[in-house]
Amino acid sequence: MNVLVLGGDGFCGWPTALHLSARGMKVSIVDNLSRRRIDHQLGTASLTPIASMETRLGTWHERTGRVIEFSALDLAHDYDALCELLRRSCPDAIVHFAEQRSAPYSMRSPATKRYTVQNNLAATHNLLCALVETGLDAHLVHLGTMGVYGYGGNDAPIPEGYLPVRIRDAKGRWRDREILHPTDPGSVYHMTKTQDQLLFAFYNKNDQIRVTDLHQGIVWGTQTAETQLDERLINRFDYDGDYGTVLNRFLMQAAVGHPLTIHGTGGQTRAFIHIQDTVRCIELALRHPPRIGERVHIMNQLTEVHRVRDLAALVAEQTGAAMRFLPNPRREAPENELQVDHRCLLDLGLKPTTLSEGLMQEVHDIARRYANRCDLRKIPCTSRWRRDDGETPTAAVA
Ligand code: NAD
Ligand code: USQ
Repeated sequence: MNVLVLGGDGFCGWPTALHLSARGMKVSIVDNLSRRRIDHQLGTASLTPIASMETRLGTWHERTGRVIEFSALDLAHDYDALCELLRRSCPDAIVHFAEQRSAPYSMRSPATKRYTVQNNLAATHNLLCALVETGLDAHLVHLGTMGVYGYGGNDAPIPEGYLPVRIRDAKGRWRDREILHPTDPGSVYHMTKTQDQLLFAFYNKNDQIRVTDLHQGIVWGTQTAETQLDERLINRFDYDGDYGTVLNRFLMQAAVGHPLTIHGTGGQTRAFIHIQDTVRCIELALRHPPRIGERVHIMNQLTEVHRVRDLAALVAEQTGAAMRFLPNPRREAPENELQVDHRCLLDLGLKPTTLSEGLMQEVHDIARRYANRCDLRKIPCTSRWRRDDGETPTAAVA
């Protein structure tokens, strides 16, 4: 299979590119390296020392004999170059990770709100438009988010994308329909993902573009089988207040002796998946494409559900770290239950990796190994959801 990995320099994209290449697929990465620039603008860096793209790809070739190509291209701006790339490479499938993915960054300032909307929506729309213009029948696998639904599955499980509803027709008879699940985004970033869904639905209906949208939970961990082969292949590890996600932050905070930063009561319940399972899920999605004319496949990509304060307690118990309850910088429900249907990927063969499998220790060990690279000043979450919630230091955009 010939696969383009858009956003292949990022936290999920890099290990995915290696995983697919290791399975004999022909892989090409597209990335504008904006994530590295944002780190620079925020004055932070991955906890792990990530190599340049040139070194990453050279090392992969040296260690495995396999070649991954790279195109430096901005999907939101380089439309003609994207069409040219599609015509030249004729991929069977495209994995689309290339968006600004931090909720706090998207809420940081008017500039970062506008950047997130312009970047994410233009990237997704350019891609769909380019598929139509070039006439290429490639399967598009997109990384969406559980956050499109909101996190309110208190009474019934959140289904996989489509909600069965019953409505009355003109003659008063009940009719069964399936509609896209109503959206309830909690940040400008999550809002862009809800809009991506409409773009997919339209291009699927109008142009028969084949799409799988993977609504992923919070990814934790850092290494996969392939990124562990050589230190120059190491994956990024975000720990800062904008890009660091909750479980990796707690494990890293424990490693550097920082109290665990729990927002509010820590009653927020979220879906989680380990990075090794992320790459497996993407392979499964690629191997099971929708047929031409089929509606968008939507699968919930997670393996378990946890409450933030329970995760903090688990990390504290394992490491002896202190816990600190902080005023929540976000506007979100202080407590929620979460039930999610995620049978699709299990039915395709996913064998879930869970927190209990020793991997928390592995992440903690990596964080300890690179603890000297941590800038403690970058740990607090300084982005505020509303201006009257306090000052948010602003930042330039990529
Ligand atoms: P990331 O920021 O590490 O990677 C995204 C990559 O896309 C970066 O390398 C960036 O340079 C590139 N990119 C962004 N805009 C681009 C553009 N216009 N043109 C070309 N390249 C561009 O993010 P990630 O954690 O790897 O997430 C990848 C995808 O998975 C995102 O779409 C995100 O919404 C989704 N996701 C991530 C998580 C998570 O916990 N990390 C959870 C659920 C969903
Ligand atoms: N939180 C803390 N302490 C921290 C950091 C976060 O209590 O130090 C809390 C947050 O307030 C929130 C929860 O933990 O309630 C999750 O925050 P997060 O930063 O781990 O995750 P989130 O902002 O939701 O975003 C991440 C990814 C995003 C992806 C999303 C999946 O950055 O790209 O879409 O997870 S989901 O959460 O399922 O929508």
